[in-house]
Amino acid sequence: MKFRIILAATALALAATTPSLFAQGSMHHHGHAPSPAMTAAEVRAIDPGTNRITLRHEAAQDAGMPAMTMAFGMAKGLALPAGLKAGDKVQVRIEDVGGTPTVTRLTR
Ligand SMILES: [Cu+2]
Repeated sequence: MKFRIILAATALALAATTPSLFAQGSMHHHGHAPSPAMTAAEVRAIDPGTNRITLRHEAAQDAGMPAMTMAFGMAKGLALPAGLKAGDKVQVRIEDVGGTPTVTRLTR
């Protein structure tokens, strides 16, 4: 019995002395930037070998890019619509992944 009381007291003391842990957790939860908006684009080329996709995209405010044609990395596990090919009109989410402009979502 005494042992259980000591454990409970220790847990309380830990909670009281580590408020930053709890604060950090809640800040993280509320601190996520909203997902970047989808940007209209047209597929120019898909290269599964290098996991890259070339798009002619409209201005992407969140990525700070005017309209242009460029190659993007494709995020791990990115689901491409079946039969996607050059010329298809799509909507993409562009995000910086480790310094590489990357398509993290693509819909047709
Ligand atoms: Cu661009």
